[in-house]
Amino acid sequence: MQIALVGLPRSGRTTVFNALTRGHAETALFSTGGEQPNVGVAKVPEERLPFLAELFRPKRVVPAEVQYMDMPESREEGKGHGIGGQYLNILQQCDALLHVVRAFRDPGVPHEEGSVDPYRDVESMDLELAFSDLAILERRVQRLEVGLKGAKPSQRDAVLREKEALTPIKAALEKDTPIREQRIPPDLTTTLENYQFLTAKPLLVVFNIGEEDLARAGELEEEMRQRLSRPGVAGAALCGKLEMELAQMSPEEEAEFRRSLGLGQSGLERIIRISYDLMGLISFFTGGDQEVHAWTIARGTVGQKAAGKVHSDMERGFIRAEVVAYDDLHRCGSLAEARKQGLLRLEGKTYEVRDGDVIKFLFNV
Ligand SMILES: Nc1nc2c(ncn2[C@@H]2O[C@H](COP(=O)(O)OP(=O)(O)OP(=O)(O)O)[C@@H](O)[C@H]2O)c(=O)[nH]1
Ligand SMILES: [Mg+2]
Repeated sequence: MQIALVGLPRSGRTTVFNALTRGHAETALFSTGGEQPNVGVAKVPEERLPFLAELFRPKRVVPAEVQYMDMPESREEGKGHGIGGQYLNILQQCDALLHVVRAFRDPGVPHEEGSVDPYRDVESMDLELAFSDLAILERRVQRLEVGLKGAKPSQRDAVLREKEALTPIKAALEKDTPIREQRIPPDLTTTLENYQFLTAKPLLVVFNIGEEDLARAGELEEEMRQRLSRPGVAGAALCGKLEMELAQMSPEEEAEFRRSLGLGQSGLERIIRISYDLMGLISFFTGGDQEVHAWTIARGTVGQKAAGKVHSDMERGFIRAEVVAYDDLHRCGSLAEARKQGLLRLEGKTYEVRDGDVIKFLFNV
C-alpha cells in the first residue's frame, strides 16, 4: 500500500513525511530542485498485537506497513495547471493521496500565495487533480476517435461504447465532481482502474498546524469535518514539525515529552490509522513460534487470496483456513480454550476474511 504526499511548495510535506516514517529527509526553506521522491515506511499501530505476542511468544512481531512517498515540487515548472509529468506516473500508481496543507503561521517561511489560507489551498489542489484527470480523459477520447476511423466493424461497437461512457464522467469532472464521487457503471470499473485517475483515489487532507494551534486541533478537525467531508475524503490536523521532532527521539524520550506536553495519543498514529481505514483496508493475523504477523488486505478479500499474502504456496495449495476472531481468542485466553468453546472455525476458499481474524492456513504443495 502506497500513499503519496502532495502539496504546495513549503507546505511541510517532507516534515510530515519524516514524522510519519520516523525519517530524516532534509527539510528546507528553499527547494534545490531536481530532487527524487523520498520513500519510507510507517508501521500501522495495532493494539491487538501485544496480546497475540504474549500468546504465541514468537521470535518477532511484524506489524502491517504503509509506504509513504514524499513528492518533490508536484507542479511542472512554468505550467499553471496539472501535476508535473515526471511525477504523474508515481502519483497514479499510489493507492491514496495525502494532501499536506500549510496551516502554520510563520513569517519566516513564505507562502506562494502570499497568505496562509488552508481551505483555499485544499480547493486549488482539488482543481489540480481534476485538471490532470481531464487531460488524461481528453487524450483517451481523442485516441478513441482516431481509432474509430480505422476500426473494423466488429471493433466499432466497443470503441463507441467506451467513448460514450467516458463523456458523462468528463462532464461531471468539469463540474467539479471527482471521479471517486461519481456513480461508475459496473462494466466500466476495470477500464477506469487502468487509467489510475487521481480524483478516483482516496484523499486524506492533513492541515499542518503550528505548535500555537495545538490546543485547538480538535476544534479544527471538527471544522474540517464539516467543510471538507465528502465520500472518500478524510481530514486531520497535525503539528508536523513537533511530530517530526518527537518521531526522531528514542521511544522513552518521546513518551516523556508526550506526557509533559499533554499530547496523548500520537497525532501521527492517528493519521496512519485514518489512511489505512480510508483505503478500505483491514488486518488479519497469523501466529506461531517464529512470528506473529499483521497482514493487510482490502475489505472483502476471500480466504484463498488472503493466504497468498502470506505465501504464494498457501494460495496455490489452499485447503482450508482455521479461523478464530481476535475478540473470541482474547476472551478465551488461549487457542485451546477457543477450540473447546467451538470458536475455532474451518473456512473455505471463498470465506470473506474479517478484520481481526486470527488465521492458520492449511495447504498442500
Ligand atoms: N514554524 C513552522 N515551520 C514549519 C512547520 N512545518 C514545516 N516548517 C518549515 O517549513 C519549511 C518547509 O518545510 P518542508 O517540510 O521542507 O516542506 P516541503 O513541503 O517538503 O517543501 P518543498 O519540498 O521544498 O516544497 C522548513 O523550513 C520547515 O522547517 C511548522 O509546523 N511550523
Ligand atoms: Mg520537500
